[in-house]
Amino acid sequence: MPSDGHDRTKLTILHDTKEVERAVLVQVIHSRMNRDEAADSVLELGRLAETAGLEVVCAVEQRRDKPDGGTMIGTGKIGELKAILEHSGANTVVFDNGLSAIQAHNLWKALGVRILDRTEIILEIFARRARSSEAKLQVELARLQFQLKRIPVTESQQRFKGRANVRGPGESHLQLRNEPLRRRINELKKKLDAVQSRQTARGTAKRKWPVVSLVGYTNAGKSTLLNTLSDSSTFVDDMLFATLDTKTSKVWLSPSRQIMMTDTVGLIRNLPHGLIASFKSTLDVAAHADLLLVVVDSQYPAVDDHIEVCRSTLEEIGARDVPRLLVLNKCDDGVGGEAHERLTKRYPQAIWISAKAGYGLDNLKNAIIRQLSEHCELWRLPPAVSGPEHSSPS
Ligand SMILES: Nc1nc2c(ncn2[C@@H]2O[C@H](COP(=O)(O)OP(=O)(O)OP(=O)(O)O)[C@@H](O)[C@H]2O)c(=O)[nH]1
Ligand SMILES: [Mg+2]
Repeated sequence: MPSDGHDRTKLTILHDTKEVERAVLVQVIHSRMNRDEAADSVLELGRLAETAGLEVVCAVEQRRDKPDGGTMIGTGKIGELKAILEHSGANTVVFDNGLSAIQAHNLWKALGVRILDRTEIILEIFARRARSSEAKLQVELARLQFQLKRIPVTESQQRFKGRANVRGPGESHLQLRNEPLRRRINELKKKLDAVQSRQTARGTAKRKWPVVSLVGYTNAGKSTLLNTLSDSSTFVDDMLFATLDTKTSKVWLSPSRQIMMTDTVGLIRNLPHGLIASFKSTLDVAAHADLLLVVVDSQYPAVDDHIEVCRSTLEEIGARDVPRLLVLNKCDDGVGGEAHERLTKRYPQAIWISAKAGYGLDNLKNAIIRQLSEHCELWRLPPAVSGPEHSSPS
C-alpha cells in the first residue's frame, strides 16, 4: 500500500518535472453512451484536467455495462493502467465517471497514485477561479460536501469491497470525526442563505429595467457577448469556467430602450449536483430573469449535447418556465455551410451571431425586443429615459 497519493520516487527518476502532475484519463463507457458522446466527454475531461493544471499523458477506455462496484474498472484494466503509469511516469489518474469513496480508495491502493474523478477536477478549477467572497463560499461548501461523501471509508467498509450503503461498526466514530466538517457546512449554508435572501430582496424590489440573463455552455462566448453589447470588459478567455461570478451591465436595445444583461457561470455536462446546489445564489439570477439567452458554440461538433445540457440544467435550477432564445455563437463567417443547414433545420428559431465579429447583433436585439414585448410587463411601460446619443438603432 502506498504511503501517500503520489509516488514521488518514480516520478523523479523518470522525469525531471517535480511540480507537474502528469495524468492518465480513464473512461468507462456504458451501453447507453454512443461513441461520439463518449469521445467528446473524454476530450472535454482532458481540457478540464489541463485547466486544473495537469498535463495529460493519454486516455484509456473500457466498455462495460456495469462498472465494478469496488474499482470501477476490471482487474485486467487495472493491470494495463499500472503498466501505462510506470511507462509514462504519470502520477495521477483522472476518471471521467464519478467514483464512490470505496472505488477511489481501492484504486489508490491498487495503483499507488492520486485518483481523481470529473467532479474533483471541476471543483479544483472552481477553487482556482473563485474571486468574490460569495464564489469562494460556494466553492468551499461544494468541496466540503464532496469530502464528506468521500470520507466514510473505514477498514470495515473496505472489506465489503463496493457493497454500497453497508454500515460498518466504525460509523459512530466516523460521525464524531466528521462533526467539524458538518458544522462548517452548516455555517457556510447559513452564510449563503443570507446572501441569497439579500439578493432575493433586491430582486423583488421594484425593477426599473427588464433583466436578460446570459446562460450557456462554458466557453460559448457569453462574456464576449456581454462585452460587445455593453462596452464593458468582463474577463474573457479560451478556457473552461472563465466566469464564476455574475456580472450585470446595461445594454441599449434601441436609442430609448435599455435592459440589464447578466453574465453567469458556464454549464458543463455532469456538472456536480453539489456544485449546482452551492451555486444556487449565482444561478438564481437566471431563474429570476425576464428572458434567458442560451448561448452555445455553433462550431462545436457536439453542440446538440451542449444545448441539451443547458436545457436540463435550467430545469434543475427552476428556470424551466423563463422565456428563452437560443443563440448560436461563433458564426464568424456568416451563415452557410453544412453545420448551419443542419442546425437551422433542427433549431429554426435560433439566432445566429458572432459576438467577436459583431455579426447578427441587430437581429439578436430585435429578437430580444420581440420576446420582451410578448412576455415582460416592465417592457410595455413607457421608457423612463432616453438612451446615449451614440447608441445605434436596431
Ligand atoms: N471565433 C470566435 N470566438 C469567440 C466568439 N465569441 C467568443 N469567442 C472566444 O471563445 C472563448 C470563450 O469566450 P468567453 O466569452 O470567455 O466564453 P464564456 O461563455 O463566457 O465562457 P465561461 O465564462 O468559461 O463559461 C474566448 O477565447 C473568446 O475569444 C466568436 O463569436 N467567434
Ligand atoms: Mg464567461
